[in-house]
Amino acid sequence: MVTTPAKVSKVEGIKERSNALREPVATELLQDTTHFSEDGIQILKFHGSYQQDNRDNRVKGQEKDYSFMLRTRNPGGYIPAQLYLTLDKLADEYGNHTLRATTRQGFQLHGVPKQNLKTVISSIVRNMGSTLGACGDLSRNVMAPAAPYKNRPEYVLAREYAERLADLLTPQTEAYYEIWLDGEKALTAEPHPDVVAALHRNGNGTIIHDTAEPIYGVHYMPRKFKACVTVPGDNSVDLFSQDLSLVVITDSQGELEGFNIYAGGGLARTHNKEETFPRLADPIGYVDKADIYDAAKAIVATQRDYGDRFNRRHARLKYLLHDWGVDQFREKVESYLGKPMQPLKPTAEWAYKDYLGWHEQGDGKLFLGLSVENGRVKDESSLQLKTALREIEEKFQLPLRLTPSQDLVLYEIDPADQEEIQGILDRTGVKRVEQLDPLVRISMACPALPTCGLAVTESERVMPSILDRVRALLDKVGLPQESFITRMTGCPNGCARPYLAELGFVGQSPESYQIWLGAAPNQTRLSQAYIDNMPIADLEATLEPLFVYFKKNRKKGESFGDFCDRVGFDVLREFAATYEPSASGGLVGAILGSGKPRYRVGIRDGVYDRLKAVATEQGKPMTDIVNEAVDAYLQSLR
Ligand code: SRM
Ligand code: SF4
Repeated sequence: MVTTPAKVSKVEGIKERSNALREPVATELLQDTTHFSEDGIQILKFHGSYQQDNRDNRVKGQEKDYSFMLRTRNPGGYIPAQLYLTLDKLADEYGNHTLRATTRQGFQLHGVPKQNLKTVISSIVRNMGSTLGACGDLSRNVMAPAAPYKNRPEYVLAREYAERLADLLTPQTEAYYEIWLDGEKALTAEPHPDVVAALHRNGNGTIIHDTAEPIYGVHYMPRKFKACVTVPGDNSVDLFSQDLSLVVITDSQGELEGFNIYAGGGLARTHNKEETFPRLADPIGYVDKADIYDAAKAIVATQRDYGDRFNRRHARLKYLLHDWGVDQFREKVESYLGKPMQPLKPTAEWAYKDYLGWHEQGDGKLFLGLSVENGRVKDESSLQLKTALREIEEKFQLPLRLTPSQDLVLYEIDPADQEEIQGILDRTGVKRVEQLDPLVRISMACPALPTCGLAVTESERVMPSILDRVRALLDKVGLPQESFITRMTGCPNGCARPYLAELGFVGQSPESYQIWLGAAPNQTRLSQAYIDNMPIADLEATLEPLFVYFKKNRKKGESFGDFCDRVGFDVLREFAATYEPSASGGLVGAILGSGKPRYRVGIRDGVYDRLKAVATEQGKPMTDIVNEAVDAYLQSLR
């Protein structure tokens, strides 16, 4: 019998007692309650669901408004048309009428009541999807570039190996099918024979015998484990933020030779706990293709056996790498692998990519990348993205790939259908790539309020207005065409990877954010905290001097992130301390078009969306419309 080591976190015991992820979920699911127990919540995560409550509806003394978030596991962001249409329907029937494309190429459904969980999960599985292992202490959704190129072998290989790595690291327990499908096994493709062989090949202690989980054992991983597969030069996947990143290396004919391996990236922090920090993955070594499964297993086994199981804040692989250093880590991995790794193969410079707009797929068909602001697929008065996608999918049955930047790519498009598809998008208000503000195009925000239990500030709901303000400020200081990667999260966990943004907002306390600056525009360098606690009302006063100094002192073509990193925070702070806003006024001038003082009044989400749409339609500043409307109302009271 396996026993929990003496000093471990509570979650380790919950996993051990769960009988390979069955209990207490199986029992509590049958109970007539709105929510699960603490142990149930922890095990439910492995099944791809989080218990949440609508934080807008919290009332002291009353039961919380419980519901469940479901997250799909779809390596490389692949969503077949049948699954998309199922998710679209489930969101309307059981969820909050939206779908949320995540930063790891999954979809989330929010707002599902407990009594509908089984219907929703079983519908997903019966329609070519899964939520197994989308959350919990195991390998999360394996990422890969979303570009569906058919004529570029390295992209085909990255997609294929993301799928295989996901299969290798997927939980083997039958619990998922027992609980959600009454034991019926899903009709999914069998894993590749090499994966099946690797699951049984012991290596030097990579496999744990006599448990339901040969790779994970009874206790699974000490913490979540994140992996991706990419191609040289394509950093659409933020490879330096992952626990394990594989880079396909091909010969001049496009034949697979092997993989460069990086490990130990991770972003989460906790405020005021210096011992927690974001960290970039280190290069570990190169292995030939024949060794890739054993190398992946060796890295997983190293973290499984040596990761911290006592302090969950110190349990990610990045801390093992930090504490041991790369050499000791590599040595341990090689001892599981049974042979030394080779030095990394040279690769092209990394670049950020998003694949938006129309492209040739390489086999005569087309693909189309669509921007989804903060990943939220929904219908509003001016933009009916959800309707548009449903109409396109019902008619053309296109497969889809979610991107790591919360966008999506439709592919296998017959050129003869291009016009009709574009027509549907135009009719429903979905912007063409050339109509997008580049700031919005490359920005991301996490869900935060009202669903995320860990949020201390707003994120997704305020990001559009924040970007409007940043854009207004850039216009004001004379940088109208400027754009840079802006990301926001409602807490320091970093779900939208703000520590790899050129301008990062990290929720610090209600209405206040840390400001992070200086990351590289291709996500190869982390940003640093510039301000610890900025009330959001001070956004313009804080950023204006930085933008002014940037405009005056940047090198030709230098990006905002590179600039902040080059000149350093001391210089920026010194300039900001003595900066006098120009005669046209600070933020207020920018927003009101005058030097008058600005007053801030909050408006509701839906109202803001409609206001923005009307302002765009009429070509009028939002402030003018608000002033006219409020003035008319006040007049009517006289
Ligand atoms: Fe995340 C927890 C949303 C990507 C670091 N994350 C959460 C939870 C489940 C809150 C909770 O534990 O109660 C959030 C659900 C909010 C909601 O209402 O939906 C949440 N994380 C997300 C998503 C949906 C954000 C998004 O804007 O898309 C992303 C889902 C990805 C997926 O499909 O699997 C998401 N989370 C990330 C990333 C980015 C990434 O993986 O590339 C990170 C930082 C990278 C990293 O892991 O180092 C991230 N999330 C966290 C953490 C901190 C982990 C740690 O190492 O301490 C937590 C909290 C935790 O695990 O205790 C967390
Ligand atoms: Fe929630 Fe924090 Fe993640 Fe945002 S970053 S979704 S607030 S855990």
